Amino acid sequence: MELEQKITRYIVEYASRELVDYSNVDVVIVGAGPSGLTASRYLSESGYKTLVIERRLSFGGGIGGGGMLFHKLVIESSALNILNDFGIRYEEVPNEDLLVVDTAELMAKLAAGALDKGAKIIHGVTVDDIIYRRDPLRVSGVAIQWTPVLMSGLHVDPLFIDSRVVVDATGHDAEVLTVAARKIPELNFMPEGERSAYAELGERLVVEKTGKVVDGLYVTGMAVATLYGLPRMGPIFGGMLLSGRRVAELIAEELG
Ligand code: 48H
Repeated sequence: MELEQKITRYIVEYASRELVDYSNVDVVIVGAGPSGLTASRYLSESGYKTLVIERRLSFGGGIGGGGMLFHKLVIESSALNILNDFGIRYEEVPNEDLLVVDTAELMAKLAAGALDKGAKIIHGVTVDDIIYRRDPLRVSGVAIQWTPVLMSGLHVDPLFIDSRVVVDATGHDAEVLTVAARKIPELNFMPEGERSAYAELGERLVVEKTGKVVDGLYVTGMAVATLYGLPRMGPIFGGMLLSGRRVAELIAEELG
């Protein structure tokens, strides 16, 4: 066999085998931003088969933009043990309960930490719908499509992933919640849309309100603010990390 044929064959064979294996998982996390990556690490560490679907070809979501493109982010000291779990370095701000981290290091190490604990992350794929079941009403998976296919406007039907739990970690747009609320009105919720900046309150509430939305569907990160109409917080990311860990804890409690 020529090398070109081997390249094609092994890529398609190995990827297809894995896609089949991951067509049924414990947890699908939609979005590889800070909350999704953090959640995936702790869930994988606890032994749950965890798949992260990310529409872009990169990790970290909003981390890379830092604060107005300055390459640093602020994190509350209350999230220090999460930084330590991932081996992320930080600088302490004197006389403040605040830490400063480098955006490149935060993105890279959140992703590496999740992968090292066994999370599977697939890039270039968008979740554009969910799967649901009645009696009892619950979310039972997601519909996926290649991101470039969606960008092309071609009509191409999706494929599906079954999961015990779906987590919306899609950030400001709360895309999974939005599609679920629109297409299944009997789920009985509607994202309210985030409010203007009130950093301290937003950071606290985003963690407190993290959790289950309806059976089979959880929310973490900025999507929590969008769902419940909470204030935004700007480029302070402790809440995103704490929310990611919190959703992992809550899912582990439910799945047992
Ligand atoms: C597949 C998708 C889909 C989809 C989106 O935006 P993120 O960084 O989300 P969070 O919640 O982990 O972090 C929010 C933070 O970055 C932020 O924006 C803050 C704190 N803002 C405060 C403020 O005041 O503005 O990451 C979400 C990820 C991205 O990588 C998207 O590409 C991805 O999800 N994504 N992936 N299918 N339908 N929708």
